Amino acid sequence: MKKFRNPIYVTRPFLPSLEEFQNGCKEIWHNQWLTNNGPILQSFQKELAQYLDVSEDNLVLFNNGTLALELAYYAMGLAGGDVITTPFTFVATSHALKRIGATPIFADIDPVTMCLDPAKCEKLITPRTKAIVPVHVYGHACDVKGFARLGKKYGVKIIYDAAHAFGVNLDGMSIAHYGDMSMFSLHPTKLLHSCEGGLLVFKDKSLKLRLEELRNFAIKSETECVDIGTNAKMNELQALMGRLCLRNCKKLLDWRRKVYEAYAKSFSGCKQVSFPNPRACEPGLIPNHAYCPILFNCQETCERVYLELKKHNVFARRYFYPLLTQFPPYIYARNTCAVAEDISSRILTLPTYYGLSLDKVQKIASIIKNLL
Ligand code: T4K
Repeated sequence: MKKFRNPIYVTRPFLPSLEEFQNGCKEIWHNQWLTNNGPILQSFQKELAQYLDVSEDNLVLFNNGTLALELAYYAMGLAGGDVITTPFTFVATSHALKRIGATPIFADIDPVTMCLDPAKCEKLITPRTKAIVPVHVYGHACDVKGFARLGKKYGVKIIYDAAHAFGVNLDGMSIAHYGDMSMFSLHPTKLLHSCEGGLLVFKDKSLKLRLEELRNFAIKSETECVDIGTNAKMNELQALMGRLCLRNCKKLLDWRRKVYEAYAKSFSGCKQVSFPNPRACEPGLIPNHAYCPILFNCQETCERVYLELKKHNVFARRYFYPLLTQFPPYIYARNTCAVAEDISSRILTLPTYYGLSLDKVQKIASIIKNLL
């Protein structure tokens, strides 16, 4: 099979028309207000609240998802405590814990959803445990009922790393409604982006002011600085990009669903791979198909496919390999999560994004099937 003329990446960001963006810039030029809680950021915040069906008092925007997580952990008082989390994620989930002085304790994942398993977490809870941080990995939903039960029984906070999960709905409402807090990344590799950005949605309204202070150096007024905050403010150009992308979310979700269905159809009946169905455990889930992971029967096949695709100009990614616990900061937990280690070694995420044609999807699937 001939290689693709142009590279096909694992994802590509949606971009509004240049004209729309330029028109939005006119307002920024007129305002002469570029950052620090500007008017465009406030409009973006309003529109997000509407989209997610939460109050504006329950969300705050940041300049990226990693700092949003760091400040979320800090504001929730996790410094100095143990936090149970998953190793099957991007490094940011745990780096942000380490950076505020909390200790990540790794529990294993569920083999079907690939999200943290509440039963495995329960065994690791001690008096030092301050929170659990599950990840809605690939936009699959965690067992939110299981985690709610743990939160209540042991008095620990449930903070979802929902970096991949903007646009996911569960039982008729946004996934943002579950847990004490959720963090959505607005990086260009995500369904909704603002060039770079992060969004926290939380239950306790009193956190709003605290988080807004922390993202602005913890400055309370011209004469007061109340804590060690940082600079994690979203600027007006980011907010403008976010607003323009948010208007297109439905279109993006529909396209990704079609890409997912085309892959699923191509691989149906193919015994050497499994193509995870995010609805397998949660029939009430409306997924966002943020990623299209495919699981091979062994690591060797996964690596062969990855390299073969590259030869065809297709840049699939091995999210999330190596597993976090293979990296020096987390090596203390090496070989403690057998399911995550196994899945991490033989999973590949295939290209999916708005604008990827179904012909190309079929061709990518054929390259893979020819190799099996
Ligand atoms: N928690 C979880 C579970 C996460 O997955 C992430 C981030 C975070 C927390 C932290 O959120 P942020 O601080 O990022 O908001 C990417 C992203 O940088 C990262 O946001 C993401 N997760 C992670 C899973 O993937 P890389 O190093 O794989 O990205 P990169 O630059 O290789 O991009 C992937 C492909 O996307 C490229 O091959 C081409 C395409 N691309 C990328 C960019 C940035 C474009 O076409 N245009 C672009 O502008 O980390």
